[in-house]
Amino acid sequence: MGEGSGDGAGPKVAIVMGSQSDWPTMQCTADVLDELGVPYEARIVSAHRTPDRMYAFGKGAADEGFGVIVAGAGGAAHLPGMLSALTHLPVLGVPVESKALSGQDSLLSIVQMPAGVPTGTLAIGKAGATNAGLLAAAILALGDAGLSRRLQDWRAARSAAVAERPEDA
Ligand code: RP5
Repeated sequence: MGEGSGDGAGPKVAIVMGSQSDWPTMQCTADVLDELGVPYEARIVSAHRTPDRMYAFGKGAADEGFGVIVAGAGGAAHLPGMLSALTHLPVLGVPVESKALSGQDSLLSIVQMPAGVPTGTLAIGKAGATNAGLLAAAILALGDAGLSRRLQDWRAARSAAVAERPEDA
């Protein structure tokens, strides 16, 4: 599972997910980071199936050179909140769309954190994963003028691509 582009000098984004089955969603985070030239690593870290791996990752993430963690999980989605408890790094949670409850369970598992243990919570599914990547880039851009410029250019290009009038179907 992937390593993103970038010059390798600044902090990386960690994209972690509870299962291989989350990757089609979390790949949207990787895609937008690729577009912005932000380095990242993607890993499977499950709060339930690999708790020791989760603990080690959360405790070591800052020392590994990560600056932001994007954590996606579905169903009983405890991974983002548990990582927030283990690291001072910003954690952005992506509720993966679940089969049984369409991601409502994932969303509610992530969003209602107790005061003092903040976890950013994005929209359910691929839109949330994309926006988590953009937010991660925006956080890192606070200390990286080049990335800030690329992010502004990316946003301007998206705006320029919107037609002023609809075309006939
Ligand atoms: C969660 O359970 C994962 O984040 C995933 O969204 C969900 C289902 O996992 P699999 O049964 O597909 O491995 O822990």
